[in-house]
Amino acid sequence: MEKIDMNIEGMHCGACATGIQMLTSQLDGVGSAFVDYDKKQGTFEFDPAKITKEKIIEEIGTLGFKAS
Ligand SMILES: [Cu+2]
Repeated sequence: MEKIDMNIEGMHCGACATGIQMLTSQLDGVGSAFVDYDKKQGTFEFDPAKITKEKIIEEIGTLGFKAS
């Protein structure tokens, strides 16, 4: 498992953070996801053999948020 921290732009409340957390934690290859609304950051643990950082960013993008 690889662990990454990302900055996430566009969240306007705690529910946004929860939504991102729910979506990403369901992705195949993602072990855990934690999104902190106050810090505008997310921490993701994922298996690089199954999913890439770029794919996680893309999925977060489908919800209307910009991760980097
Ligand atoms: Cu919100």
